[in-house]
Amino acid sequence: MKIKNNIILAMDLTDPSEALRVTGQVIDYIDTVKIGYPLVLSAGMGCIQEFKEELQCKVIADFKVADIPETNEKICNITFEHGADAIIVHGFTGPDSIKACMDAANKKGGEIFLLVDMSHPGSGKFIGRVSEEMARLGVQLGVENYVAPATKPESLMGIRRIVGEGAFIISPGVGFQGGEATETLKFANAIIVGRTIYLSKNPRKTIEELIKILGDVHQTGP
Ligand code: O7E
Repeated sequence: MKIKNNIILAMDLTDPSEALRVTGQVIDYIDTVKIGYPLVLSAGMGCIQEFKEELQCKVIADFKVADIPETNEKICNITFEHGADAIIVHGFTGPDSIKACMDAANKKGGEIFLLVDMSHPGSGKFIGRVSEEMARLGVQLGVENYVAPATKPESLMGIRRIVGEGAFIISPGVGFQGGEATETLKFANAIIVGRTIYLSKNPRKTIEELIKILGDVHQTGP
């Protein structure tokens, strides 16, 4: 997946018209929006198509799919039928559950992102302990896209080492959760940013500043 300016907007506002309005303010600078339960549970699944049509963007459905294979297949099918370009899938449920999502994505022409570690402090208790094993499983299964945390550079780096340079990693936790954008992009292909942008008094200015910081690094960096 190609992502403009390496930034994915996490649109977690729960008022549907506010969500569209704020995303519209920054849409010149991004082409991919992550929509999850906060918005879909208040606006309905139709919001995926609405975003795609009104804003001409790609939508990643963040449903963190984590069920038995048969149920995962249904969740993925419905999500792709509603227009999602990709869906986020948990890795901890194991190979058969992940495979069911991959098969659904292949059939529907969508993509999956495998979540192998998380960004919040409590993630160290369980998921963080097995994240590398989950990444290795992803590689064995042929998963091409991963989610790994911006708040844990060591974990992100370790996951990159395992999945290889050819894999595509997107990384949440930049800004409000403490992750650093330029550091994260040394190992991830794109950052996922939510509150820093959508709670900003001037979302457009905030994203312009972020792009400038990232651009300066690309120009002066390795
Ligand atoms: O902290 P914010 O406001 O910049 O938002 C971060 C978004 O990324 C938010 O939607 C949250 O649900 C999501 N997220 C994490 O913050 N941490 C994770 O470990 C995983 C995700 C996530 O998006 O998972 C699927 C990509």
